[in-house]
Amino acid sequence: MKIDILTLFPEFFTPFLTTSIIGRAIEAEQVHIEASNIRDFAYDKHKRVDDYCFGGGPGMLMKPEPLARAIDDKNSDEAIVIFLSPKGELLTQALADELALSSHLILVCGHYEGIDQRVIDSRIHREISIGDYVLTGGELPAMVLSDAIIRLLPGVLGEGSADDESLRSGLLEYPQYTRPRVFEGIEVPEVLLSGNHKAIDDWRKEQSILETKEKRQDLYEKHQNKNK
Ligand code: 4G4
Repeated sequence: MKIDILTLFPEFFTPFLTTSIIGRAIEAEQVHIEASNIRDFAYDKHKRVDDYCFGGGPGMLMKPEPLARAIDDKNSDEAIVIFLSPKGELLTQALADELALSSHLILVCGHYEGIDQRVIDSRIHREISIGDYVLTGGELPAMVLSDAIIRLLPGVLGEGSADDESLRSGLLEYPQYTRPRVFEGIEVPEVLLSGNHKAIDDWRKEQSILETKEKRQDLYEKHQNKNK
């Protein structure tokens, strides 16, 4: 998979692209990511990328020309052009699963008050939001979306880790424990030491349901309806 990120702050992505699992996935060529500066596509003397809003009001908008040229420079027949925006459809595990099947994504990071509507209409295929809150720019949402997708690509996580039932099944993860067996006087649940795989599976399923019922009423009700 190729991911192009269009941003006014490509250096924002350096720790993301060089650290831990994502850094390793790039190193192993399981994903190719390039963060490009939209300002490089501003052709006027001052390399201007923002301007006032027609109709007035506070704040600035990103000018259409540099952004359109940046998208056109990266575009391909297979590319899905995504704009990270508070107005987008909400990112879910199902959406990450779907996008992980693509060969080329172009992620557009907005700044100021957003981008000119004509670029959205002519070049953006999907608007995606990572949640109902406002951030100063689309860079963190682009990293969140990239991370959710890259961990699903073949070979990036250990065998089976990305197939985990949690959230994809509509339930939260069950509680997990590692060594030591006793920590601050608290024992690991007995069943996990039993070696009885059926009993462990049943316990985890039950715990997932209890956890979801307690913490996420919305997911719990959806799960109940699905299993009616
Ligand atoms: C587009 C329009 C995404 C992009 C306006 C982006 C939150 C999200 C931006 C803006 C973002 C999200 C500057 C308000 C950049 N904030 N929820 N900010 N703003 O995914």
